[in-house]
Amino acid sequence: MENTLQKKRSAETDLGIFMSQCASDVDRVLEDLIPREDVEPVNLHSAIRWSLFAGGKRMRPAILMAVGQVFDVPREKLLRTSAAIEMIHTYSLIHDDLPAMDNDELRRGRQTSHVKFGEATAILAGDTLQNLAFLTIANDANLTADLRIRLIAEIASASGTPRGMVAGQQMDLEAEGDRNITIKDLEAIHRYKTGAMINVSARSGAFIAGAGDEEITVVGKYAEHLGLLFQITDDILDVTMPTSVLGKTAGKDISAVKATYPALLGLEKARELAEIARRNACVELSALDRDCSLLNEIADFIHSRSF
Ligand code: GRG
Repeated sequence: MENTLQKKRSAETDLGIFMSQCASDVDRVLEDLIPREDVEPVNLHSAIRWSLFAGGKRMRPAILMAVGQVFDVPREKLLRTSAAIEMIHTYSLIHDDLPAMDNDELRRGRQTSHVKFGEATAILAGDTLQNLAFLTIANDANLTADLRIRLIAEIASASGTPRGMVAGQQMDLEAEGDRNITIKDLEAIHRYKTGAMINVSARSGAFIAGAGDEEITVVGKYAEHLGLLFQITDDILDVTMPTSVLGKTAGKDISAVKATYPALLGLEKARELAEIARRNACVELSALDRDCSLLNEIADFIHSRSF
C-alpha cells in the first residue's frame, strides 16, 4: 500500500517537473517572439504580454511536448508550435472575456484585457496573437516546409470553423439560456470549442515526429477523450472552487445559464463521466507500441482536478 502511494507521489512529481519544464521552455520562446512592452504601439504589446504571461497552466504545450517525447522528438522541434498554440489559446481567452461574449473581469488571476486596456486594444491583442501564431510556425527553421504547411493547415482548421474552436464558441453562445439542451448537443459544442485545440496540440506532436497515419489516429482518439475530460473538469471546477483558486469568476456558468455537465447531469454523474473519459483516453494509448506513461499521467492529472 505504502509502495503504491509512494509510486503515485513520485509519478505526480515527475509530471510536475515535466510540466514546469515545458512551461519555462515555451515561455522563453514566447518571450523572444512577442515584441517588448516598450516597442510601439506600447499599449498593444503591453496588453499581449499582460494576458500571455499571467500564469496559465500551459496545458496545450505540455500535451504537444508529451506526445513529442513519447515519439522521441528533440524538444527544439516542438517549441515553436507549442508557443503558437498557446498564443491561439490566449487570444481565445481574451476574446471570450469581452463584453460581447462572456463579459468577464478576471482571468488568470488578474484583470481581463478589456478591463485593463480597453475593448479595442483587447480585440487587437487577440487578433495579433492569432496571426503571430501562424507566422511563428511559418518561420520555424527547425521544421521542413511541408511540415510547417501541414501544421498551419491543421491548427487553422482546429481553431476555426466548421469543426473548430470558433464554431464551438458560436454554438456555445447560441446555447446560452437554453434549458432544453441535450448531452449530445453539449458534447458537440465542447468537441469543437475546447476539444479541437487539445486534439490538434496532441496530433501536432505526432505530426512533428513523422508518425504514421495509424499512430496519429490513436493520438487523436486519446486526445478526443482528453478534451472531453478537460471540459468536464473545467465545468466541475466552476461550481466547486472559489474565484481565488480559479483565477477567474467562479459560478459564472450558472449565472449565465451555460450548458455544462454538472448543470445537465449533476455533480456526481459529471464526475463519473470524467472518470470514464480518463479511462477511455488511457485505453486508446494501449494501441501504441511505445512508453505512454507521460500521456497517462496527463490524463490522471486533469482527472484529479475534478474531485
Ligand atoms: C473567442 C474564438 C473564441 C473562443 C473561446 C477558450 C474558449 C473559446 C473559451 C474559454 C471559456 C472556457 C471556460 C472554456 C472551457 C475550457 C477552457 C478552454 C478553459 C481554459 O483553459 P485552461 O484551463 O486555462 O488551460 P489557462 O489559463 O491555464 O491556460
